[in-house]
Amino acid sequence: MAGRLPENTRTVALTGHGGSGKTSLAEAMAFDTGVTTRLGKVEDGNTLSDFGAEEKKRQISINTSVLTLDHAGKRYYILDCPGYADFIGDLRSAMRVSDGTVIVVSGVDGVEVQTEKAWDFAEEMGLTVAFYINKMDRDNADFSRTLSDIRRYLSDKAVPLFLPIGQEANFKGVIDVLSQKAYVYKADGSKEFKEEEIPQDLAQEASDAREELLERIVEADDELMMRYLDGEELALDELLPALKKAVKERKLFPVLPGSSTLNVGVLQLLDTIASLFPSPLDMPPRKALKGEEEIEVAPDPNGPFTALCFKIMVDPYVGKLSFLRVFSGKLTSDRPIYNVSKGEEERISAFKMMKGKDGDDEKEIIVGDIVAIPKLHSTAVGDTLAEKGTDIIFPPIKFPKPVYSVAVLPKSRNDEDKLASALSKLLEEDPTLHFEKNAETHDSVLSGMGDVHLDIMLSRIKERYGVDLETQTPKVPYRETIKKSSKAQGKYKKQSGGRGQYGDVHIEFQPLPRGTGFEFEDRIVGGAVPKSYIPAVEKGLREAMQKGVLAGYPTVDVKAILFFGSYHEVDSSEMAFKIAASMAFKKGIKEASPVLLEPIMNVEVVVPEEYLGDVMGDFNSRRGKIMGIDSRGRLQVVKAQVPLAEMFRYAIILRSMTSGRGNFTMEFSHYEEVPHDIAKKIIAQAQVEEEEE
Ligand SMILES: Nc1nc2c(ncn2[C@@H]2O[C@H](COP(=O)(O)OP(=O)(O)OP(=O)(O)O)[C@@H](O)[C@H]2O)c(=O)[nH]1
Ligand SMILES: [Mg+2]
Repeated sequence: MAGRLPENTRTVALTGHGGSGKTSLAEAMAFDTGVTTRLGKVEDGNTLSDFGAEEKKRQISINTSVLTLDHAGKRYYILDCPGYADFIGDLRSAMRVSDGTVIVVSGVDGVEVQTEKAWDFAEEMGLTVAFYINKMDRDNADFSRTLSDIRRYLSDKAVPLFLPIGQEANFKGVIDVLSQKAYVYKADGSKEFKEEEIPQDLAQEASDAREELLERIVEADDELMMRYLDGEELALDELLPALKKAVKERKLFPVLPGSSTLNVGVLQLLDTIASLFPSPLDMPPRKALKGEEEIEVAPDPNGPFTALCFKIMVDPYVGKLSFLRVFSGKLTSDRPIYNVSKGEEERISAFKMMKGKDGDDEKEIIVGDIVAIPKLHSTAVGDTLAEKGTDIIFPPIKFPKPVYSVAVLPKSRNDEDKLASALSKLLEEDPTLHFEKNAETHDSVLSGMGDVHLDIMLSRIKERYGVDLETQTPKVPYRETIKKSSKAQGKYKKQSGGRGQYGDVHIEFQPLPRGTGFEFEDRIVGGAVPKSYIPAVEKGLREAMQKGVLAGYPTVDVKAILFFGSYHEVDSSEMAFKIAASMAFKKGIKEASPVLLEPIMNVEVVVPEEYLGDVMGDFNSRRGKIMGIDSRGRLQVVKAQVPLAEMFRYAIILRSMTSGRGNFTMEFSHYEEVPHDIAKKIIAQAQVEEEEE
């Protein structure tokens, strides 16, 4: 479309619980606007937005897909977000670049966990919201029950703009509450419908709903309110701007019924988005940094070109696609583009307006647009792109921290290099995926948002990059320390024929406070150990500490004082003193009440009240200490300290314990002594492993 006007753009995220019907809705929207000529089905694996192999296999959305639709003079960017909790990173980034969201709620299941999540994010980001009550054709679908659910759990400002005509098998169409018109569909997947009189049995309900809607609209406009109270009949063209204002100011959240798979009510939803959702020009200026200075970037089509990268997709055939949202200005594809966050120039090969997997090329992009650019090399998720010379950076997208980890090992040793390059690509694509080589345990640890997330990453590594990985529970980076002081002599002497070896040290070992590490003190007087050998003594100790005396874990929080020793004019050497020091270490530490230390994590769990007891009881069984409980709105926040060893499967356990309603974060706090009986097992295990080696 040449010369598109940004006031005609609507950028909308479809959000909601897994399986509520977002992808089916996006498909119906694409069909109704002529982008596709066949209404695909999630079950048949032929929808526009669930095009990935894993998506087809699992029949869930894993990635946000963008559908660019042109309809009745409007340009819609529909961002079909995944609903499954493991892919919440994609949900956040899509909402960050949308101007409004349609929260899809199943008319059968009502408000669910991820419905609440989408609502919370929309509140946090101040987005316009409409609720689409889907699956109205299914057994047990109930519009008014779902509406009360929404009002009770999310917002009492949810107001129907449309009512269903019939429900379950009798669901046939929708009633426009404001204009009091009925639209009766063929309900066969086609978009055919007829305008009809409101059925007799729904007339009262429809007029009550209109009354309620009018009251809510005039609340947003004092002048209309006066006239309404005076009993004046208000015209539609007066009500619409007031309604639009109320929706924009989040004083009213429109509710619409529908069935995505039967394609009922979808056109009304598109029209509602067109008439009530903000255009990019209606959006408030966005906060940004210009150098050190905080500024605001207005959504001005004539301002400087700025855009945010919110997603990267790597397709084995097409290669890398970077998805941008334009926040101000415009740009033609023959101009250079500049990655301000990285300070690097990028080359534009094409602007692709996506329709699922593929897209159509356009020459110009303008404020409000969602565009994919192939083969940008340095651009990562969260980077700001602009025209060269515009030194503006938008705040990065906030992603949740990973909660679930596995240790990975290539089944074939030769795949180490391939794995490294596969990981670097995957990490670029998915900011909720983390990888770390643990320096203490030597584990390669892959972390993400849950077991399904990591499963999908592992199969991607296998299918895309041909690396087969074995997984294990990550090892705990235990450490060792001492509880009392000791003194020990280490004497290394070999004097039989030729040049001998001689080193002799007396060392005192003292415990240090937690987290201090290692200290070495030289208290030699009178040259009992010559100055030149003292660094060798320290080095010998540091090396010996790497493999503790109990179970081979690093020894920490120990002070070693070298206070006496002896040497031999000819036979002493640095090597001999190093060995003597390590002998003193082994003897001395064993006599200083050595103990095992384990990492303790600060864990914060957020759950609805009804799960509080279960969560606390579970922490008891994990050797956890409850540090405090606060309430946050309708939720309870439990703070606890729990050993890392007890936390590896917690993401999965918490999810099943709370039917997915609980969330947690975890970070390292400190090291603490392992209880005696558990330490005994760890030490025995280490001895077995030592012997096997
Ligand atoms: N009967 C009926 N089934 C529906 C409707 N909408 C979706 N479904 C079915 O519900 C299932 C889930 O639909 P999706 O469109 O994949 O739901 P989603 O919200 O995209 O799911 P995720 O992306 O995994 O969060 C599929 O089997 C759909 O065919 C509807 O209006 N009526
Ligand atoms: Mg989906």
